[in-house]
Amino acid sequence: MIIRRPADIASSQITPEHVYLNRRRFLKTAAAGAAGLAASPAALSALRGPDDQEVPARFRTMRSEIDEELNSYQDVTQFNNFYEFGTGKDDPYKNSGDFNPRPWTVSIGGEVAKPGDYHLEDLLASESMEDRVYRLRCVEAWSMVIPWYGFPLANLIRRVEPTGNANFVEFRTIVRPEEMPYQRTSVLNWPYVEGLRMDEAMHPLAFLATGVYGMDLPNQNGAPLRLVVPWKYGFKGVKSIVSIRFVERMPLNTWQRQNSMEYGFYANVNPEVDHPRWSQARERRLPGLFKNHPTLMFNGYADQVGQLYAGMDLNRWK
Ligand SMILES: Nc1nc2c(c(=O)[nH]1)N[C@H]1C(S)=C(S)[C@@H](COP(=O)(O)O)O[C@H]1N2
Ligand SMILES: [Mo]
Repeated sequence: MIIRRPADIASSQITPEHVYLNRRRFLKTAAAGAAGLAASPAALSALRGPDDQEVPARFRTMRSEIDEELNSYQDVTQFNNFYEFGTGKDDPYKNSGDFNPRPWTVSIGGEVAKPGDYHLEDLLASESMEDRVYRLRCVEAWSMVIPWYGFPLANLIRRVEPTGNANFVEFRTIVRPEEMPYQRTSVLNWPYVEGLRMDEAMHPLAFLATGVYGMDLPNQNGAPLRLVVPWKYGFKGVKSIVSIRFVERMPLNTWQRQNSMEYGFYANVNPEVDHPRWSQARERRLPGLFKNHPTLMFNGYADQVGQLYAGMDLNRWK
């Protein structure tokens, strides 16, 4: 694992989400000294990872610039949406044990100079992997704060050299009904499809995750490679990606295809534009029970991404 040190990086490149570069965190840790590193028993048990292993020690004292408490490893890995494994929130945790995410190949095609089938190891070999704490905000109005592990989507895009006709990127989840029991049903149209406009995809906050809490993604979170677009509703974060295509026209994403009255292409988190069946003004921050947490425009990333939508009517372009 390679973590870039502050000295390697110009301060202009540092986004608030680069938690490792967060000065406040280092100051806090330093000030707390040895006592600060001894997390309370409650905090430690909340952070137990798979097979009761502790998650890497750095997360015990990690505080990100967004200054909201991280959800526990359990929250992040036992409350999921992944319809390939069922529609209940604990179905992905319970039903994804037979899925085998290695070896893995991603097919990259469409409007690119360097199309091909890329082995995941090769895609990762040239990346500087990093931790990034981003809020995940589901359209169903719950949210979590998750330490993702991975690399910027823009790095991969530059590497395959899109042509001038590439206006959008389309992502697809693997189809493997033998291992994904709900792909034998028609609860959604398979494969799961998502897309981004090229400028969204190139934005430095858009992230390809290969892990959470510094460990490989569990199957239920989209192993071995999934998209994280922190300013958009969670459904844009397509999991277990096997295909990335650069296209001229706006892709038809799964949830828009499923119900275009309720879901659009952009899916930007917006407290002022309600879902037809519920308000988006407030959210339930797990593990809390109440919808008492004010939702932030663009999920709190308005300063960074607002410009992408200058002049667009966000009531229309949902
Ligand atoms: N292939 C696939 N990707 C998917 C989904 C899905 O059902 N299938 N659900 C989406 C939704 S609605 C959300 S909120 C996030 C949840 O990510 P998490 O389970 O890691 O929290 O994954 C998204 N990616
Ligand atoms: Mo979601």
